[in-house]
Amino acid sequence: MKSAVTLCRVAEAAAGPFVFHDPLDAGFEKAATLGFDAVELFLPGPDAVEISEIQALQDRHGLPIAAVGTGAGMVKHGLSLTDPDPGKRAAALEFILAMIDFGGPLKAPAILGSMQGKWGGDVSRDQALGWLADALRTIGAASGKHDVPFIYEPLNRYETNLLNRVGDAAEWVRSESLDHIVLLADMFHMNIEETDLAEAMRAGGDLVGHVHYADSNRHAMGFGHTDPAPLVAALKEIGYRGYLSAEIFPLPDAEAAAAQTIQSIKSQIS
Ligand code: LER
Ligand code: MN
Repeated sequence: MKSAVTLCRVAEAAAGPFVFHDPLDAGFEKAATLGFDAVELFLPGPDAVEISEIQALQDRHGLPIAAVGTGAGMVKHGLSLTDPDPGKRAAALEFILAMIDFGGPLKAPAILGSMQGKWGGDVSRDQALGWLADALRTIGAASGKHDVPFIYEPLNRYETNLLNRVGDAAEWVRSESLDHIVLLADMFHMNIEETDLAEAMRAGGDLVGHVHYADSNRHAMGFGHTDPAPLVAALKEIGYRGYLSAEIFPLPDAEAAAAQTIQSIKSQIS
């Protein structure tokens, strides 16, 4: 397993659960100095930064991109794949496909979190999940062309009412036979939704493709009440070799949160 830390450049998400909000070069520098293996990027969109600029940063700091988030499609443009308006669903899909083409040359998978949306009103749960599955078929094929997976993230009940638990999401991905789709196990969401976090990791099994490494309160691991040991043991058991990526609040400050995270990850995976 490898460590990663989040770097956000989305103004609308300035108060969000991301460690660094610095300009890219400074953020990469801080991540490298602290000893992270990679950075996870939250950018305003696919055209916010040239791919060549990210490539240059990767090379200069020796840090690959663990993943690229798509949340700006929601926080900046209000787009979701399950919006009742077909035009908005199409725009959401277009935004995500463009983010896949941005991350692809960097070998960075894109993540679907808040852009999955919710069901309700005139949209039934079945209808919303049907739209989501259709979109993920197109998205999976586009990601496959770059030889990267696409990461679908079950969120807690306050953020979506579609799929909240890792095991349920895994069952759904399997039942829909979705190719190139893996799951993001976010320990913060899991702490709210799962009965047993380690068991949930096992239920995800080989579909677990990315991990947001957060304590119960979305602070750095060690600053809340989650015991990471059984979780990391379960990840080892299922053969997980991906990133433990800190998507957490920068508290008490970004450097302290990052330092606590890297210390926790090193002690868990050694
Ligand atoms: C994104 O990774 C996430 O965890 C969400 O809570 C943000 O919408
Ligand atoms: Mn997350």
